[in-house]
Amino acid sequence: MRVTHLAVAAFLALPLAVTTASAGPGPAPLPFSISSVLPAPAEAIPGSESFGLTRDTVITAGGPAAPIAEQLAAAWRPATGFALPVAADPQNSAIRIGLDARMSGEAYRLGVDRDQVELTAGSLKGLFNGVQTLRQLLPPEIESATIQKGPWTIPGGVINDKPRFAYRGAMLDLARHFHTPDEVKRYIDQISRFKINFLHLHLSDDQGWRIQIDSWPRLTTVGGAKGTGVRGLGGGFLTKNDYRDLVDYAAQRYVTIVPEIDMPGHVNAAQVAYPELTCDGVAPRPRIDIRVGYSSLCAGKEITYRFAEDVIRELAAMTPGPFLHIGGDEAHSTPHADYLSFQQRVLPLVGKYRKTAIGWQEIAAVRTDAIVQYWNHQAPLETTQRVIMSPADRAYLDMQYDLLTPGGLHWAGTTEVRDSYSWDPGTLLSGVPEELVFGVEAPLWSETLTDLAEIEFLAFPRLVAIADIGWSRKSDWDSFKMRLGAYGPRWTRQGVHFYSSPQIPWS
Ligand code: TNX
Repeated sequence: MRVTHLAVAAFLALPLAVTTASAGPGPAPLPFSISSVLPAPAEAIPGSESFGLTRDTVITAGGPAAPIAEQLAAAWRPATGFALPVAADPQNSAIRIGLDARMSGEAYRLGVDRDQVELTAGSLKGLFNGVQTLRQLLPPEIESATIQKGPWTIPGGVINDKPRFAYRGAMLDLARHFHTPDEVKRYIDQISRFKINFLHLHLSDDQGWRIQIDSWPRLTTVGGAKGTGVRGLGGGFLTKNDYRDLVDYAAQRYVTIVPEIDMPGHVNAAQVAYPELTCDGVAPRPRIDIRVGYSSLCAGKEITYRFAEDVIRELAAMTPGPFLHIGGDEAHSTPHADYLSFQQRVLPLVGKYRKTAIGWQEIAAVRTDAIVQYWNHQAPLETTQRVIMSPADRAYLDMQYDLLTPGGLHWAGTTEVRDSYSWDPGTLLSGVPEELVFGVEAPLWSETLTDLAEIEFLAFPRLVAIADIGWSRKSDWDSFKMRLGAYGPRWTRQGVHFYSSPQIPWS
């Protein structure tokens, strides 16, 4: 096995070595410019000079900006082999990273010329965004874990950038198949490269319960046990420590975790653990199939609300982010009047524990200030509440690319890269004015997903399409496909198992 892998690696390395050697001693023309970035910057003006990173390059960053500079240096050290020290002293530094009180929010400014690289923003989040841009401005070899030849040339120019929407999310379903903290971290690493700033974790469903709740311990000892999940292959759960560690890991990458407990439907796993949560008190059988819409909490029982409040309270206590998602989708076996009375009691509990509620589209039937997540592309939505756009036929990463590609479902149709890119979240719904669009989210449901390679194959590259339209005002497929094509070798270097769509001119 080992030998085969080495042989493949050697074979792959060969054409690269040949290319480098034939480039000759002069400065090689850069294969990309300052505007080849994903997602597309608001403004990018190419310059005529470029900046060469050398073994003497120093990064300066004063005070609070130092950890961001350190992240940049850490990303660039393995492939360059350069020391790239981070210093507080602004003298004779070639790369300067610093806060500028005249700027605000997530915006950043990047200027590159022959002598220096200057990155400024009004917040650390803004600087982090700028670093993600900067990382894309060195050639793909920079993604390697071992020293590469270079040269390390950053194309010159100026970028003035800020996002179109405040919320740019990804969602991962841990309920249908549990995904380990390491897999979730790896996903966070990837999504944060594209300025995705929220990760919604779908933590409970009919097939499993994946987050420790101390006041209802059987939720995880039973609902997260081995043998839960689709086909019985997705057991496991996050302890509170695992969860807090994930929250911290995400925060270092300026990603905020949005936990979801789905209610009043999608609760079979909770009811297997606690039969008193059903109306008749009889335990349902555990479910490992992928049907939806058959389970419901009992709106007429007081224990239902004790359960909901305990879960919301514990989840809120371990979640520093402002949002808590309470599901609310596909409650087909909850009578409509019960659905309304359930939500009218439960939604205020989210506020009681100082979080803002997000609910799937169906929640719009209840008049509250919850944020509505649009998903059902066949059901029109009209609301005066804020909306996160996740139309299933565009943004669902678990839809198959075409009927022959492995993994995923196709109930909302097949979704090639161009389908995920070609829509405008601000104008898609006539019943939702653009001012109410809080942002976009790309959900990845896990019915068919057991491991990271399968996750990556469905997420990449479509997640980047959603990130691009969530960040950028521009819509230009020809530009997007070129930028994406140029990104492919980065994923290859990182070992990301992406789908090489025939629509994209991969380099
Ligand atoms: C619909 S979309 C669901 C999920 C499934 C998904 C599969 C939504 C809010 N609910 O329960 O996992 O389709 O694509």
